[in-house]
Amino acid sequence: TSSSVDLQAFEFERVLDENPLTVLGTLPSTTQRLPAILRIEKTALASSITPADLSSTKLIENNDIYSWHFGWLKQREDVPDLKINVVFPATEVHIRKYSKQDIILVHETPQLYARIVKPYIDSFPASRTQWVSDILSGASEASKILFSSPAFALLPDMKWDLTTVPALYLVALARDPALRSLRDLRAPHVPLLEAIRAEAHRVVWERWGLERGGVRLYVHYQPSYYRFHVHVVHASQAGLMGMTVGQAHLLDDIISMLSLAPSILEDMTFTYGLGNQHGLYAPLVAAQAEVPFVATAAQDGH
Ligand code: M7G
Repeated sequence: TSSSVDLQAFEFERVLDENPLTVLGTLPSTTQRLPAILRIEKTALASSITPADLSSTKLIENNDIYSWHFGWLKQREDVPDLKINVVFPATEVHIRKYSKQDIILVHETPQLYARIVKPYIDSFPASRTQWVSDILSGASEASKILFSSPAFALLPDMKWDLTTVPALYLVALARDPALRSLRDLRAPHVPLLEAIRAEAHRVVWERWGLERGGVRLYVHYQPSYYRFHVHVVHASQAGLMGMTVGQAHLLDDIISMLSLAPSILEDMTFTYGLGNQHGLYAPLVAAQAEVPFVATAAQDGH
């Protein structure tokens, strides 16, 4: 299903975001040039750098015991400088997702979920999550699978370079296509969630020597892709884009909540940030404008 892309043929159009550097341009397909998004990051430095790794250095300035320098690394086949994530051909939804945007917080009640969010989720064609189906069927990334069962599969996330352990990032994909987001989880899903947790801990221990507590497991709401999945991220990673309060929900907390209240995720109001380019932004902001901004607690004398 996947074809290789020729990055040398990329034609730059505009910068979508600076951090990480995300650019929009085009790449050739068989018949025409189509939109492509490149996300470019410097790879993590090796844990030690010796003079042998440097081709040159240049003093910028010095003062007392302090000095600061530029350095140039020697080119090495086995140590890449950049990791480049490519989306090609990129859809309008991808371009919006990767564009820098202003964030607003919204409160998604169960009513707003039913009226606005569920139809939005329903409107995505299956092709949007083709990559998930391809992984689960074994058509893509088959050699990367770390664990597979009739309920879910665990494999490296495309955000990870597969070598820098402190940046470890895996993803667990549930096989049940009816499970689209956090909102669909009920008490009967607790065994699935517990199995994901147990296997994630086992795999990171056996492969990378990470103790229990060495990874943070969380679920996004809203996610970008509506096939239920769990992010498995090195616990020392802090401040990743997808770790924002409101968006990231700890798997442990979800299991605990469902065990206490079987339909809590169906019934609760979720508060989260939405970028102004997100497809839910306009409808949710408009719906909230209809509701007067008065704390209901005031009416009971609080
Ligand atoms: P999300 O919470 O839906 O959206 O997570 P996010 O991208 O805004 O975090 C989807 C996760 O799946 C992300 O961590 C992606 O990096 C990862 N992912 C997306 N795609 C298209 C692929 C893929 O093709 N292969 C793998 N291995 N991971 C992917």
